[in-house]
Parts: sequence; C-alpha cells; structure tokens
Amino acid sequence: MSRIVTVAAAQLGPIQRAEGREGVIGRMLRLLERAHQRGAQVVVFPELALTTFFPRWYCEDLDEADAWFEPSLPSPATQPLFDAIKRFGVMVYLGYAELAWEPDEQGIVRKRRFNTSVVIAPNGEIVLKYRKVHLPGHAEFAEHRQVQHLEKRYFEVGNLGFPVVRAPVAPGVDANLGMLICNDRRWPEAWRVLGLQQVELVMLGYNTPSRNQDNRGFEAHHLRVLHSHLSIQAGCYQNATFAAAVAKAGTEDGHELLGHSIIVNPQGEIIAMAATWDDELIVADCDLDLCELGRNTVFNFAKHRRPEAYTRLVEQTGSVAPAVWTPSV
Ligand code: CDT
Repeated sequence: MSRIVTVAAAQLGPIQRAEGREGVIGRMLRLLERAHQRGAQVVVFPELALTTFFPRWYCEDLDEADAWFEPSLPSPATQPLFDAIKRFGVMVYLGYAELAWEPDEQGIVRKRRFNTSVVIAPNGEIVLKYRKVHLPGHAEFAEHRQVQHLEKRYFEVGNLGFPVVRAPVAPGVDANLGMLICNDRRWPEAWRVLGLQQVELVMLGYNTPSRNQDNRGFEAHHLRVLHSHLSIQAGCYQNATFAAAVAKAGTEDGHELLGHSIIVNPQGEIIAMAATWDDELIVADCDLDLCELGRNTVFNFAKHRRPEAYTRLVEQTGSVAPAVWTPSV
C-alpha cells in the first residue's frame, strides 16, 4: 500500500517594499485556491512570505523594522489566510518574521525577533514551529556592499532545534514533517538532524539573491542555482526524504532573487520545478513509502553511522589546519 500525499510548492514572485500585507495575502489566497483545485494536500510558501526580503534594508533602530514582523499568528492581516486554509482543508508551511515577547537565556522577558516558519493544520492550528538556525549575512551596515544582507541584525539564532512531528497530511496518511529555512539547506548537519528523526517531507522556503555579494570576484548565476539544487538534492538522498523547496523570486526594488523552486524525491531526483520567477504553483504526488528504501539500506543509520568518529562535528565550529606531513628525505 502506498502513502501518497499531493504536495504543492507555491512560489511567490517579487514583493516590493511598498507592497502591503493585503496585496501579498491576496496573491497567496489565489495560489492556495489553485493548489486546492489541483488536489494539493500540503502547500509550501517561501521564507518571509508576507513581506519584501527586508534584511536588505538597514534600520538603525530595530524597532523601526517592527512593521515587517508578526507579533501574533493569526493576526488581523493573516486571518484570511487561516480562513482559506480551513475552507480548502489544506496543510500550509508559512515563513514569516516573528516578533515574540519571551524570556531570553537569562530569564528576562524581552522583545525577540526570529526568522520563523510554521506548519498550519487544515483546522487552523499550529502543528509545528521552527526558527532559522543558520542566519547568513551581517549585523552592521556594510559599506562595501551594494545590497545589505542584515539577517544577523534583525534575527536571533533559532532556539527550537530542528523538530520533526508526525501529523495527518491526507486521508489515512500520516507523515513525518520537518522544516528548514533558506540558508539552512546548505548545511548537511541540519538535514541529518531531521533525518535522525525519520523525516519524510522537509518543507523549506528561501530568498536567495542571484548575486553573491560576499564574493568580490565573480560567481555565475547558474552556479547559484546549482548550489541550491545540489544542497537540496543531496539532503534528500542522504536522509531518504522528500523536500519541497520554495523561492521568493524575481526583482524586488531592483534586487534579483532566484527562482527554480523544486520538489525532490528521496532518490535526490527533481520531480517538479518552477519555470518562472513569478507567482507559480508546482505540484507533485509524493509516495512517502519511497523513503523506506534509503532508510533501510544505504542510509540505515542504526547499522552504519559511526558517531564516535564524528565528535568534531559538535565540538568544533570553525575549521582548523591539518597536521603537516613532510617527506623524510
Ligand atoms: N535568506 C537566505 O538565507 N539567503 C541566503 C543567502 C546567502 S548568500 C550566499 C541563502 O543561503 O540563500
């Protein structure tokens, strides 16, 4: 017996800085409706789906950035999305900027900001929350950059780990669900933590600039796409999971984000890919039983993993130079 879930990647085209929540939510509602018409049971939206990719804009006072954050979910602005989720009976991955009042590591309750995603059940309840761990970019205005990437300014490092939950996704089908956000997809450690919890569907959204500003040399556009796909395909194969990886794409206020959203199977094959850099839906039937092959053979973790040889992975952050060998004569 197969366990098929129909998954939609709901890619969003650009959101300009001046565009309000209402317009964006309207576009998302249209994608949700089309996803429902095409039989989708799970719909994945991008990272920070409700606004422009605001970490490109510098605010000296962090509170000035609050308009880009959601202090609650649902909020008056996002309520229509939750209503549509219930109406269409679909499960949704939503990336957004989260503003939370909660205790920090010292136990002091303060305003905290995270780059967050949630899985919303067809009844509107939050099934799972994830806060982005691998924040790229920088915290201070960088003079040498034409475009800022201020994720380290606006967000704290996620403090929820990489959770996986088993939840109903289709009639008679439960799935092990996990999440990543954008830059996380480049880190095999993140995928493996999900794999160790038998994840079957990784949902991830991204906002990836077409140009690598950290590389003062040249990195061809096609390599940016290759690196995105390579990371996702390897993550799926090595952890025997499906993934839906969804872009916010196109040109936002003159700054280009790549598209190329994909759905990938546990063999690492791309089974659907977006062709535009605009609002676009791609849909694939994912038989979750296909995760069994990798999980029980090459990547049978219980049989083949050697954690005693991996201590560096958790004890060391940066790389160190290796011991030097010199010829004896
Ligand atoms: N949003 C996000 O995480 N973007 C990063 C840009 C990194 S620049 C190499 C990404 O990994 O796509």
